Amino acid sequence: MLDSTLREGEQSAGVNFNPEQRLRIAVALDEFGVDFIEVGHPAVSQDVMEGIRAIASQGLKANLLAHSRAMKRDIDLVLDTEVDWIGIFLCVSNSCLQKRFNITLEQALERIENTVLYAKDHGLKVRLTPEDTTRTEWQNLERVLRLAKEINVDRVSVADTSGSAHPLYFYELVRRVVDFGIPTNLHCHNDLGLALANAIMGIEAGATLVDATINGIGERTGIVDLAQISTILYHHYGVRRYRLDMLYELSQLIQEITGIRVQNNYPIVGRNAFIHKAGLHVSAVIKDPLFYEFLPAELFGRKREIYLDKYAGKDSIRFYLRQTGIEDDKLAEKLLGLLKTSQEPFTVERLFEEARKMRGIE
Ligand code: HCA
Ligand code: CU
Repeated sequence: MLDSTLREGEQSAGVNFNPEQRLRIAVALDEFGVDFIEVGHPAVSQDVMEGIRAIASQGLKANLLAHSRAMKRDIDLVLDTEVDWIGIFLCVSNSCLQKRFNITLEQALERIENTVLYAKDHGLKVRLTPEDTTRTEWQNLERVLRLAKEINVDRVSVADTSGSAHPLYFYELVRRVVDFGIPTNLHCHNDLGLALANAIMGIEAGATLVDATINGIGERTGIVDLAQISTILYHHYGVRRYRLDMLYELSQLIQEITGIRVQNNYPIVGRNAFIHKAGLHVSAVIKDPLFYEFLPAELFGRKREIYLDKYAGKDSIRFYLRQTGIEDDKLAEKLLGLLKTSQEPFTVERLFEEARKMRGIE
């Protein structure tokens, strides 16, 4: 897994990391166990550059990759950062070539060849992304991939830059790319809510590295969420190398730094992800959490909670009473009666307050 919170993530509207925050995030991601950290695009600003250099001096376990346009100036800045990997990108769709860059495919290929070789000659490992891969004519992609193979590009990335590819189409495309024999990355945007589905299809098609960001942040609607993809790798593919118990704190860290909160029903790290409400559910969950949790809350560094309102059952109340050693069925029943007629949910504090009052009266 490659985490791009510091590059793609920082491209979210409203997100700016200072060098000290960059370093904190990178250290936490390294502890979590990501294989690559995309540390930023040095040409963006002096403070991005500074942050990247600070990260590069830490001797982290993860491979560090800096982002670069296909131009010598950007590559030179990456060389100054002391990271090992560079991610060079260039769009080669007919529409990009004609309307954005006003160059021919041959000229684009030449530019790719020159810049990749320049980077490699200076000791960098290269990931090459034909940006907007999913909307690029296959004839053009084929030329880029053949060239990439010839000049020993270390990884290629299939980017669904506009976040609009159909997962079955994405699967077929990634298969064709993988056939070139270059280790393949996936970069899936979420404009249609399909980023995760496309990443899974890409893995099925033989890709070996997925780009993700904490809380799924990135340009527009962002990319694949780190918590979701790492959990899918754990649950469906048996991958045990990531510290899933850190996912919640990673998410909190980015929420605090960016001020962008995830919605309550967001998978794994959202407020409600391990809260059970209906009495029937709660009774089952007390016997075995897996009845309504596909993996237990604790695996993600989270605590199971029971919500208290008119949907609650006696077991919901018992759950909390038991935590303080109270086994009192009559009390539980009375409290439930009160809760069922209450206009608002009870906090746990309120529940105990009512319990104290009731016991005091008895
Ligand atoms: C960008 C576009 C990009 C690049 C991906 C990559 C995309 O913001 O530069 O270099 O692998 O979505 O295509 O993020
Ligand atoms: Cu992107």
